[in-house]
Amino acid sequence: MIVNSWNEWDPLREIVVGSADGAHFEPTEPGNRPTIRNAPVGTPFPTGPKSPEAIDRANEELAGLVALLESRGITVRRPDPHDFGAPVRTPDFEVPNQYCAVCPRDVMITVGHDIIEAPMSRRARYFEYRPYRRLVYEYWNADPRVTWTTAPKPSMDDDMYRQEFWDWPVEERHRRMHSFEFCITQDEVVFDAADISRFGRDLIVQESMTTNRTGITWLKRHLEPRGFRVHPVHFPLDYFPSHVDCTFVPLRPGLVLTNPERPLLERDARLFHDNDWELVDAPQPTTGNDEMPDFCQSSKWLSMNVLSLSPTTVVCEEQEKPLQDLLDKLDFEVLTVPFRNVFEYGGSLHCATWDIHREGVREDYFPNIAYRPLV
Ligand code: DAV
Repeated sequence: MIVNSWNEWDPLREIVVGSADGAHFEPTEPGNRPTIRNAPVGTPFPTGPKSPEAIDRANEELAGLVALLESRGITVRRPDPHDFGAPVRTPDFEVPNQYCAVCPRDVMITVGHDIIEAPMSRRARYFEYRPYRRLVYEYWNADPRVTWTTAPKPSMDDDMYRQEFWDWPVEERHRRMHSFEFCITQDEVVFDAADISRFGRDLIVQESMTTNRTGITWLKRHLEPRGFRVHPVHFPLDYFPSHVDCTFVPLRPGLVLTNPERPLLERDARLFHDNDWELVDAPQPTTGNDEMPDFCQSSKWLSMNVLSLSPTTVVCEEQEKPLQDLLDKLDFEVLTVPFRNVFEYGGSLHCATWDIHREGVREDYFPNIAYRPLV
């Protein structure tokens, strides 16, 4: 089987690595208020295409990752070109341009032999599945056991968003930290694939700025009849959650790399404690939030966005020495590549990839569990 991937750590055989070709600045829209780091409040965010130099710098580092993966015998596939400069207009919204294909993880997820295209949460990313369609057809045509699921597209009209979210002062965010209500409402199915993390029979899904409860309900109804269990997870101190892979990163059976500034809600942590999983805090990143690239909308915790090649081998960003040392102490073989020029496109090593094939089968890593299925 070509399409076979049940978790985040089994031995990797085939993967898609993103590309910065044609990348544009993300437009300001109800689900996204990009800002320039360290610029005076109100400084407008750039619009239009990224500079050819910025695209080349990112592509060079993506090519470095491709070379490393290929040197380990892993098959690497790339997205197709796409006109990200084209505006999008539907009956419900309009945006002047799209974004990029640097982070396939946000859009696409393999769950066993099922390829799922996420609905997405932002207008500029509505058509971001397109650069991957040729590959999906190829995999789907190659093997009748491969299934292909496109989650329902939400309207992304104004009512889908809670615009006040962007103006809440910190105290308000603190007061609301247990409501898990962000910039999207609960009326439609909304999720980005990167809010999901796969643990064999079990998947966790983070409620966030990019995934709502209705999206999690859709995932439950899709996956439970197929024998999976879907667990919503919450990190109350993350006031701007988006994508779980800088917050909670499983590395092998029994071990999760955790974010010391974003502890998992105690209620949700029970699943891991009751099943003898160890949660190990990542060290502080080598770069403070203020030193991240000017146009990067992600936090310094991109440091922990590592890519597992197997339960014993991890790829880590070249400058993140403290994390490399921790992984080394935990008995991993640690490979490194420079990747900081990719950060402004929204992610690091895990975000910029999409697993197609990891050896292995669906296993139950959580035998001690009280799970209430929806039906
Ligand atoms: O912690 O800033 C970034 C992940 C974006 N794909 C963070 C999440």
